Amino acid sequence: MYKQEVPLYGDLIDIVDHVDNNVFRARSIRSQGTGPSTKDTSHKLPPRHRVERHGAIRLGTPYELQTIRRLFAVFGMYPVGYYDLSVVGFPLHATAFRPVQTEALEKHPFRVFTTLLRHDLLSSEIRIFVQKILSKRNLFSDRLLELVGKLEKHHSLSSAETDELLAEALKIFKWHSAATVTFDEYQWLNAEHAMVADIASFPSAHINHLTPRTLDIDLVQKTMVERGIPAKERVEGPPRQKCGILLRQTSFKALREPVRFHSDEGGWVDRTHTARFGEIEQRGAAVTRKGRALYDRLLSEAYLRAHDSSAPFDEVLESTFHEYPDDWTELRCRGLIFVRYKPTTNGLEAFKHGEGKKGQQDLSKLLEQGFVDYDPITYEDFLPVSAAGIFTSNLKRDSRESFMTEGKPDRVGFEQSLGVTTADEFELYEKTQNDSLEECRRALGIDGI
Ligand code: OOG
Ligand code: NI
Repeated sequence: MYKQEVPLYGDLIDIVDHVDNNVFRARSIRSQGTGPSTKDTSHKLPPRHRVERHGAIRLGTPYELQTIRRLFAVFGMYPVGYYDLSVVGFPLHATAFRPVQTEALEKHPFRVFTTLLRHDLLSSEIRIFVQKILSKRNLFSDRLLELVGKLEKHHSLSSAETDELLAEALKIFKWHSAATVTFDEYQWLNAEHAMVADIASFPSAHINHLTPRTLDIDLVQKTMVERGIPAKERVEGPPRQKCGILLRQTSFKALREPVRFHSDEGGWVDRTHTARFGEIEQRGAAVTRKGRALYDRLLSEAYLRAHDSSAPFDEVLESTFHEYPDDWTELRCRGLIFVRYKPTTNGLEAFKHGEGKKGQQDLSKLLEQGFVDYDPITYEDFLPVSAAGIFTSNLKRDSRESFMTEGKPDRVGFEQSLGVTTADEFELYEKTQNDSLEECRRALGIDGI
């Protein structure tokens, strides 16, 4: 649907395919003959390759957020994390709906970044107007609510009902080129904040971007520029590293699209609206709270340094991040990333033949002996600052976040609107790491690690 609505997104997908095929081919050639080292899995395409992406929607009321929560839950997607967008002056806060179980993520890790308009941050006249128009909006058809209710109760639908569920659900995210307000009203909302106009002027919660994952984001960025696609100036997130962390992303700028607005005389006027874009991401390892703190510190240091320097921001960023380890062993040993441990064939052999002691074992010894190995856990979430950067650059404002403020987070208020609490992403990664240790313990038949 999005590809049909935004053909440039289809072009982006083609570039990602092209780049990933080349990267894959180059890696296969490189690994031939030498044989891959234990941690070098780069010759293999990630199993989630090509299906993986995230999208984003923006909602106007607690009712809409609660209902979306129910809908996403039947698809196995749950709210993870809280994102405060008021730090960049946006009257919004958000969560990411995504699978949380390892097996579910492996099957399909689709995520939807979902923002909610904060009525408490709007000026009073705008708030009254927005509440009036949003109270008349109905994103969800009766049939959709019926089917979601049925699923919640009975946990299954017939295949005809499933098709219907998908068709009804798609309507929520569809683009509408006819606004529900007059152009004057739109401009008034826009003057309060572009996000207010984008959320409150339309009858649907249109997808505002979709984001496939790529193996080489810098190459995609370069190709976009070469093909004349209006790409953003730079890739957001950490700089390119051998051992990538969190995520890096870039996009093509939002398109100016034709929209019809009600006119005061009762007819229509043709104007435009700018909101939808296409994005690409490259994902790295999930960092611990300690790893995140180091990332946050280096990023703000880079902003400060760039402010006083004439060097391009990417150069400043790269040199500032030299302090971030770029080696899996060091990242793990210093407790900066989460990893999934796995018993090796040697380990399983050794313990089976009674060579290994069955009591309590030391993790670093098991690793040293080659009885246990590990893979970094992929980061499944979003970056608050990066999210803000994506927002701002699409509004043609200064993408260096020079107008970042203290922010007014209201996690409790958000969770009240949502109807449930949001999961803590660090706890989820930690659980995956602990579960993997427990699996090693069981597989090796030892008392503890
Ligand atoms: C969401 C922006 C957040 C990302 O990739 O950081 C996001 C929005 O524009 O509504 O998707
Ligand atoms: Ni995004």
